[in-house]
Amino acid sequence: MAVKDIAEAVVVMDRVKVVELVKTEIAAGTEIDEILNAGLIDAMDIVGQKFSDGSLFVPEMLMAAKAMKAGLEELKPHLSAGAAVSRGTVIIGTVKGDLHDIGKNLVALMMEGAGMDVVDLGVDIDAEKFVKAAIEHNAGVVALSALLTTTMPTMETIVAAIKEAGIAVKTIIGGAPVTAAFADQIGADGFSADAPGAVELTRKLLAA
Ligand code: B1M
Repeated sequence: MAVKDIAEAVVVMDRVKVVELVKTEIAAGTEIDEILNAGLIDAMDIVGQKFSDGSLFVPEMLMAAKAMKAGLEELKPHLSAGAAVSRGTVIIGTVKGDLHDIGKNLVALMMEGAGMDVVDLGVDIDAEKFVKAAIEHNAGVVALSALLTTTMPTMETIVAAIKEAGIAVKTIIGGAPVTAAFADQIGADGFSADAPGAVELTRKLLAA
């Protein structure tokens, strides 16, 4: 039994096996980060490659995502043992036109674990909703996720709308196709390639 068996179970969309294997690894004392990265996240890269080369289609990609999410649920208590005192409020969501939420959920979970109050707006969120939530919750940071090259321009629209609204909130962006150069280009306050990096960046921005 090894962590890579978890990845294999995700790729073959066996949700029950994923849950069973994740539980076994946790009980065996395997590092949570290793289960997350080598077990669950690597699996989604394999799924993505199979989708790109045409050996797997959208329904299978969705079922693999569900298997991955089931595994992530088991890890949740270990990732979000939150601090007692809030370190600030973050509004997070996947931008309009984009339905990918696994990475965004992971970022939200880790932020909660780091003691931040996280308001998760979900997926397919437009500029108006981000601005409204930032004002309503007096947020320190708005965090935008996008997984599609076609939805990246929406990030620019949202960052611009937040600036236009004149609210004192920082914006960070992330997601597989997003880069630091793109963040600079659209005037976002920061970019991170992964969830732990997003937590670190947000911590700095909330403290600034
Ligand atoms: Co989609 N999909 N998908 N998909 N999907 C990708 C993204 C793709 C790369 C697959 C491929 O072609 N190889 C491709 C995008 C190509 C592109 O634009 N460059 C793609 C496509 C094309 C599509 C559709 C258009 C397919 C179609 O219908 N023909 C369609 C679009 C639907 C829509 O959104 N409107 C579609 C649909 C789907 C499903 C619904 C079936 C499903 C999503 C289920 C769900 O999320 N609930 C799905 C999946 C599962 C994937 C892949 C296989 C896996 C994504 C994932 O969950 N990864 C993906 C291939 C891939 O990424 N390798 C693919 C695991 C997750 C932990 O990683 O989300 O990258 P990720 O998050 C990372 C970092 O990016 C970062 O932290 C996380 C890790 O620590 N991060 C942030 C994320 N957000 C952040 C925010 C931050 C900071 C860091 O700060 C705010």
